[in-house]
Amino acid sequence: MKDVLIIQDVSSFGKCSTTVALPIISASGVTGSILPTSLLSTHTGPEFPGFTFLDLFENMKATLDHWVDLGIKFDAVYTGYLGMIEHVDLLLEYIPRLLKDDGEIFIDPAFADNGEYYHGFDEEYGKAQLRLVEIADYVFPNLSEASLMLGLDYKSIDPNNTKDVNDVLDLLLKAGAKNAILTGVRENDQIGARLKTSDNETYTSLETYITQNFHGTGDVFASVVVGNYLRTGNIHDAIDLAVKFVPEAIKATLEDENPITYGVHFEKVLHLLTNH
Ligand code: PXL
Repeated sequence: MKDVLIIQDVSSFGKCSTTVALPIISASGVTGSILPTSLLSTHTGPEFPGFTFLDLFENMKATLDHWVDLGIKFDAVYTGYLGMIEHVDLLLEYIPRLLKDDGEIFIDPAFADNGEYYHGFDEEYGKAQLRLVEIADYVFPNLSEASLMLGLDYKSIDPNNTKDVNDVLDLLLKAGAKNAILTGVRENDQIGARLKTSDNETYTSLETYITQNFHGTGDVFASVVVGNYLRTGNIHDAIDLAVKFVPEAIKATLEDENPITYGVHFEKVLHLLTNH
């Protein structure tokens, strides 16, 4: 059984990052180990003013040293929201020591949406994420994260335009990623993701767009891809499944008697991942 190290914050309330990634990876039939980067009372979205934030840098370093001493190695590393630029430097130092020789690195930059940095992040944080892209086997930015990392004008990139999307994917590959998956790609009334590999192969997967934005869908998407790909080895099927899973989780959220917007009820559709 494969074991992926999930490196993200713990938002105690709010359905994102580790509390989303771990159940999705487990349902996918892959072991999830966790390295919490920070502990927050909630995520940093506008629904939760006044959130608390505890940086776990020292604990990360002690944990990583303990694992190195024990000789623990992972089949994959999957990073998402971290919190501090120092986390990036620490991970660049330790990932090579903790990854098996044929291990793979999944980087979800997770720092922006709608062209804006998440609360507390700035250009320097975005540029630090680009240093993780350099070592990525797969990178999963949305259009906001890709354009902010690459210094492109977010508003001038049309997610409906194949050339615009391919240009962004090419720049992510040029930045060092072996494979790039851009999320939020559009085709008329459809939304999804497009993959481009270093061999210049492209693959697009789309589903009908539900015209409402929900927090945490990027974390859901990346976690479904990572879990399913690690179990099956088929990246196209993993992307198709994630593109289908996100709108199903949104529908389940809308059907709830108390619809929330700060996260999605992925728990209601986990069964879509467990047929293995
Ligand atoms: O869903 C990404 C995410 C993860 N973790 C924290 C966040 C966000 C998005 O805002 O604030 C703490």
